[in-house]
Amino acid sequence: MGLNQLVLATRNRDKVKEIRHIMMNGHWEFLSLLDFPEMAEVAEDGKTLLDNALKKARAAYRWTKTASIADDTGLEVDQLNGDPGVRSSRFAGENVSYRDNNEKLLRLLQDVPREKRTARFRCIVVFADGRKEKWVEGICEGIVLSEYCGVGGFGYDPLFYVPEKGKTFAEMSREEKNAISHRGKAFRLMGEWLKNVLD
Ligand code: ITT
Repeated sequence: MGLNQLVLATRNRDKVKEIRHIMMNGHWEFLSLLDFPEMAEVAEDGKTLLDNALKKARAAYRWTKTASIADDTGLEVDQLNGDPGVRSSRFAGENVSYRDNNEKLLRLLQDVPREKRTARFRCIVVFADGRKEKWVEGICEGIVLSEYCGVGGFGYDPLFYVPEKGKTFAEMSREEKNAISHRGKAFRLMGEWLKNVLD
């Protein structure tokens, strides 16, 4: 059986690496928007993760004419009423670093005790090929630490502690994180669905 080509509707290299690893055993080959540098940025101005993921998947399909998959992920912190949520990549402003966002999060939660620092990553994954559309969700519950722990992963990983594993995402191997993460769960669900719709 040949490999199905799919486009990951992102230019975030960390996400591309993770998704390729999660999906490495399927009958598909992933390109990403890094392979289509001339495509314009898609404004992530939706009110929800689903709005943004739909927008990114549709835009990638329109440009590449290839079935596309988008992932929109947010960190929802209970003490901040679900923020940064859909604004997770620009929490501290436009074009900021992961570090800037983490520092803002630490600042806002400065005096909050551990038992009130509960949070979750929510990942919405959308498939679009001009005919069919499908979305799935993956969630991982955790706690926002008050200091950085670990050097792996990306984004908020050094602050996101998963009680069931006793470590942060940044302290886990790639395999460990993907086995329990929001993205791992969502992409495995999408993989199951794709197996049935792709040749
Ligand atoms: P695209 O929209 O182009 O895919 P993005 O960086 O904006 O890239 P998201 O909107 O999905 O990606 O994610 C928002 C931010 O949430 C992202 O920039 C990271 O800071 C953070 N993030 C996403 N997934 C994460 C993960 O698995 N671990 C830690 N932080 C993550």
